Amino acid sequence: MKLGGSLLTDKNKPFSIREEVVKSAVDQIIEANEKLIIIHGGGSFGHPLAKEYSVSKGLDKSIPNQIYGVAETHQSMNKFNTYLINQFLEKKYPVLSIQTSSVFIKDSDTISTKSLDVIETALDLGIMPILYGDIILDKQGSFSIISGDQIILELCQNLTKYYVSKVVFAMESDGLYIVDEDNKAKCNLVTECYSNELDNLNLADLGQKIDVTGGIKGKLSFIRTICKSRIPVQLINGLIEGYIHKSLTNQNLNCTNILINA
Ligand code: IP8
Repeated sequence: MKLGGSLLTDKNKPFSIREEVVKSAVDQIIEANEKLIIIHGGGSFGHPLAKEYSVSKGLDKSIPNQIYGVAETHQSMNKFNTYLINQFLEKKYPVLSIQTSSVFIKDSDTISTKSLDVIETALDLGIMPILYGDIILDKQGSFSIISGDQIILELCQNLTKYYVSKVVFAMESDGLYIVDEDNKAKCNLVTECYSNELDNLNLADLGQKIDVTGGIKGKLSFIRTICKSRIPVQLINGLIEGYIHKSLTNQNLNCTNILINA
């Protein structure tokens, strides 16, 4: 499950946590008690700093203090992650922070990892791994940002011991919206759609302000690739009471379900 950064933080105010939203998400995850990997986004801890130092564009010596900015962006994410980790531990729920930038490295355009054994062994032990969007170093002597969505894709493609039964994106909207054919000023929620229909959706642009990793359109391209591994995807509104729990326990909810073609 990806907990979106804009769900957990106030994107308009740097370093601000929506404490009630986090608390509720944590409670629902604990109550569901499923074998689960959590990935969280950057929100106001990651994106403003990444933007300030153009981290996603890679090494650029003309940007003052850019290398410091890379370290600062990571540490800000680490701080946010620690807050979330502590919320679980306070409730005596076993979670393990996995530092994304230590697990993944880039080699030009390819993301690689030596192994995801740590994650799988944590799952074996009943410890819930929590990863987060982070900076990623590049063997070519540069760096960029790895988004939570990209991490999910890497896990879907590279976990060997576990099969991912579904991917859930908990966001602050109900899912994907398309423009109404008859009234262009209106948009409708896509409640169900097959993965091979994704390309034909006339997506409504609901505006993404500070996202350095591509917003909903970027997310869609990850979703397409996740579906190629025959894993269904659900986009849910994490602000609606009980939706995270309902999704984790496979109950019906008003959201976008992306199904796999037979
Ligand atoms: O919010 C981005 O992760 P995302 C992480 O999942 C940083 O796109 C550091 C901006």
